[in-house]
Amino acid sequence: MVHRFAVIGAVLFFWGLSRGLAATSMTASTPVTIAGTSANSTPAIGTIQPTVTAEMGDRGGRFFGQIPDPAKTRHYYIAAEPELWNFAPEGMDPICDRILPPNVILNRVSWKIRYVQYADADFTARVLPEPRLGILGPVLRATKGEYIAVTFLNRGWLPLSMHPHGVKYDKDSEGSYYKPNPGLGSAVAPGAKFTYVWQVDAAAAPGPNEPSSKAWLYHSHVTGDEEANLGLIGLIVVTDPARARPDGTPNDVDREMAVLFKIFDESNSQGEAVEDPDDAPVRPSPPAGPVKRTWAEVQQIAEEAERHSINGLIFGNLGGLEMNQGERVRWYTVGLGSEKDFHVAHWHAMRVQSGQTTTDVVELLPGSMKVADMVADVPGAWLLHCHVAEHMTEGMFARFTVYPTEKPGAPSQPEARFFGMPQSLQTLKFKTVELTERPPGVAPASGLAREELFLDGEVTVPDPLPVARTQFQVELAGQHFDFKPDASGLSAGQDGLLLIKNISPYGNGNVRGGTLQFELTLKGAKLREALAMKNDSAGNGSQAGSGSARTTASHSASVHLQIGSARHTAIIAITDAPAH
Ligand SMILES: [Cu+2]
Repeated sequence: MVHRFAVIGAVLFFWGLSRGLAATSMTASTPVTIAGTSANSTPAIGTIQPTVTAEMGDRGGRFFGQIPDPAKTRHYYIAAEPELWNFAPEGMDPICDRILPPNVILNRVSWKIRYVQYADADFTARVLPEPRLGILGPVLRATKGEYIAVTFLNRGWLPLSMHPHGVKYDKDSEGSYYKPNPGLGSAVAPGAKFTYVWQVDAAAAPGPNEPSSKAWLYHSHVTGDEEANLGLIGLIVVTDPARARPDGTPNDVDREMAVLFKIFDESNSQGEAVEDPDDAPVRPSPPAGPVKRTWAEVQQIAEEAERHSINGLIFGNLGGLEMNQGERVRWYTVGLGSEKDFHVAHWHAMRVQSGQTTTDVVELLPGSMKVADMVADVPGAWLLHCHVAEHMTEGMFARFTVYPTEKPGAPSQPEARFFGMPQSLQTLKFKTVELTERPPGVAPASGLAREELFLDGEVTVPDPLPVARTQFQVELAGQHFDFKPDASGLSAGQDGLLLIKNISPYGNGNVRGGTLQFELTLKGAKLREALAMKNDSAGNGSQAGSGSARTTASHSASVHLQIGSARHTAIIAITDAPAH
């Protein structure tokens, strides 16, 4: 599996590299060429010489020469990874209930590079993404006085970096390439790693007259805006410790939201005019020859290639903006882009406090970072949109939902309400865990197994994952359950059943998007063994049962899921449930 993944990576890389070169040759004014492609030993003017290569290893991890105090350092593991990004995964506009404009329908999927978070330094198990962040990278959270260390791995096709706003850094951790003496982290070569260290000093934290937390942008900044246009953007959230809970979240806020208003320029992207992204050409197309176009044609092409997005999603396709009535919701609003990126975030029905003003709009220029505080006092589904008329027409809107007090629907766990919490470092998550036991009176001939453990969950996987060529192994209390699904995503045997729920509908046996949704049923002798082990250690870490009518015991256990080279772990609470 390791080998196969490497091959996929190489294909992506080759195709991406060719794309990068094609783009370079087409736009003569772009000063970027891919380092290492010239046979000449003297780099051409404007050539980016990577400052860190894979051979050099990670030379970072210091702050002005010193290794920061580990007790005060929050360490993140972030890779830049190619991803076939869909600006409108629903394929329609669910808010206005209409089809997408023709230029979008035919070209809503393109290759991006995103910042994705890993659980640890192995860079094998990716953290489950937070849907409401869309294309944004993981939120890096810190409070005043701490350090943020980011081990960055470039899996993209060109030199990349992480350049933070607001925090304090030395030249090596600046993440931007320019003369003289670009720092070590300013151009991380494909395949290379570098650990940035940023200090969250007093100037990086909210002042006494500011809201209790604020957001800073980070983005790739080897050269210019092209890297942000690839999707390499994220946020750092800094809290004032005087107004923070013990877990570092702002204590005067119930929930956080983050929205990036940005027009993505897709005029250089290979328009994947496909309904099935799996059929997208993962290979270089021949470079287009010189085409004579009128000025009007050029303008039209440029305009049709604009994606007016909130968090990289258009026409109401951004989900997860959910809150409960009465909650104090903090919106981190940011803008990025070019001269067309002047945006006015406007919330319907709710008012926000921004700066010294109560308003319902926030103005954003490229690079703006503003906090807007809302009390979600009117239940319903409401519009959040850019108030620039053309931008709204072109799809710069989303829906946010305020659930009524009688029926709160927004999740309440801290990691769901706030970004960047340690609890959110999950790569495997179960929505349902249910142990079914055949009632004593029912005969074995009924076909019911004596015991079945049913799990419904999701786990991160490489994108794309060829399911039928992948080995899955579940480990529970020392017992191993092996599954080898077919191209329909099903694997059934005497030890249980694995069903992949989000397999591509196009019959190629792939899972796209990097998250695999599955149902897993464990049964048979191995499960009995595992449960016997569990019962032996029931006193260890058992949690409160669900209560109610039945007095059920609940035992916690570790479930490991090995997919290829990646090992995922989750703690589950096994609650005995009656058979149907
Ligand atoms: Cu706008």
